[in-house]
Amino acid sequence: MVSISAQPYDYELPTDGGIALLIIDMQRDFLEPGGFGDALGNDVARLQSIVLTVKRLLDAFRTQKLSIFQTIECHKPDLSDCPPSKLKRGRGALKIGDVGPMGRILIEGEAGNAIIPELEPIPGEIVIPKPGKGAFYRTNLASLLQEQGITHLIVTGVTTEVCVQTTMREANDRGYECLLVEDATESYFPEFKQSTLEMIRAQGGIVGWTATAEAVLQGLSQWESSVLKI
Ligand code: C5J
Repeated sequence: MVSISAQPYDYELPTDGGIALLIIDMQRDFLEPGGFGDALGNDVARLQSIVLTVKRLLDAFRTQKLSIFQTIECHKPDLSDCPPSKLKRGRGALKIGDVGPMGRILIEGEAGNAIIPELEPIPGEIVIPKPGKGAFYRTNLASLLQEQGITHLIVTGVTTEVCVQTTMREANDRGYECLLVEDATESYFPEFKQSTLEMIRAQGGIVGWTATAEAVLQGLSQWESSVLKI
C-alpha cells in the first residue's frame, strides 16, 4: 500500500488506479483583475501564488496518464441557470452577466470565464461547467467519475472556502476519499483558507485529508513504481 503523508493521518492510494486530479475554477474571472472576484472587491493577486503548484500537479497527472477534471463556474448567456438569489447577491461593482473588461462576468464563452492560460486543458481533458459553487450540482461530474472508476480525488483550486470546500463536502457525502492540497488552493481571505483546512481534517478527517503538493507528488511517484511492478 502506498500512502501520502497527510493530515490528520496518511492518505492511502488505491492499488488499482481510481485516482483523479480535480482542479476547481482556476479561471480568469477569479484570478485576474476585471473579473468576478475583482468586482466583488477582492485582491485577486492573492490567488496567483498557487498557479505554479497546480501546474506541477497537472503535469504529474498528465505524465502518469491519470484522470484530470477541471471545473469552471459559469452561466448561460440568458442567465436561465442562475437563481435570482445568486444574481442579486454580492452587490459588487459588476454583477453576473454585466459587461466587464474581460467580457460578461461569469458567462460561458467569455474571455474572463476561461481557465487561465498556464492551466489550459489539452485536447481530450475534461472541463465541467458548473452553475453552482459545488461541482456536483447540475453537472455530469458524478457520472464521469463513475464511468472512470474514480474513488480518490486530489482536490485543488479556488476559492478554498467557497467552491473547493463545497465540492469536497459534496464528494465526501458521495463516498469519495478526498485530499485537499494545501499549497494548491487559495482564498482571498487567508484566515478562511486556514480555517477550511482545519475543518476538513478535524475530528479524524471528517471531510477528508490535507497534504502539501510535495507530499502528493512523492506519494504519486512511489505509487507509479509500485503499480508498474505489479
Ligand atoms: C466564488 C469560487 N468564490 N470558485 N467561486 O464565488 O469559489
